[in-house]
Amino acid sequence: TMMYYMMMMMCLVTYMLLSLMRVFKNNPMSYKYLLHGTTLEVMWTMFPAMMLVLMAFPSFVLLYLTDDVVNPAMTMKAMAYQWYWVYEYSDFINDNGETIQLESYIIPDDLLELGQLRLLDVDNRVVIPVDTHMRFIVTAGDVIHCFSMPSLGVKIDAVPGRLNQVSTLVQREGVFYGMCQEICGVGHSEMPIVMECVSTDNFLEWL
Ligand SMILES: [Cu+2]
Repeated sequence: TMMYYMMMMMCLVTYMLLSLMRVFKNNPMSYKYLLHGTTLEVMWTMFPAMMLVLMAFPSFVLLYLTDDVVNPAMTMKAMAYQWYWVYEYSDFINDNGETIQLESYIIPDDLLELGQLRLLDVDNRVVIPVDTHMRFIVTAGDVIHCFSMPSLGVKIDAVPGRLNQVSTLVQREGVFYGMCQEICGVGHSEMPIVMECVSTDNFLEWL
């Protein structure tokens, strides 16, 4: 049947082409403005082009504005390893004068408790305050990973020897899940991110 339709189409197109050729061959005075209109062509090329340029510039401005990290209130450093995350609160020190940091491992299948999410829950959740302009500094200790929190609109590569920064403002409390999004070895699926957003008071208490 496919061949049948194709033959139909070919016959139709060939017929149209031949009849056009016949008409114009026998016509000593073809009407040239019917076939080609330079003004019209220039107009319908330039108009969309101008529209695209006009749309492009504001969106570039917006794009690069979202990359800017403007005066964050707090910094959290996320370091990726094979296959776990280390979170460091660079702005706070503990009683021994060291920066506060915690390691976050996945809960393996055989240790899961009822209600916990397989391949998604971790032993230590990273806690951040709500309604605070956060800066995440993201890096890795071995291979390239990726810090990805879909519900925060954050996804940035964790590259060894490089500090990538991204800013976000979490506007509601809750638990947010993320994952490593850069294939990093056999444990790639076993290094989820669980982020708990709490009120500032609770956050300071947790620290
Ligand atoms: Cu990874």
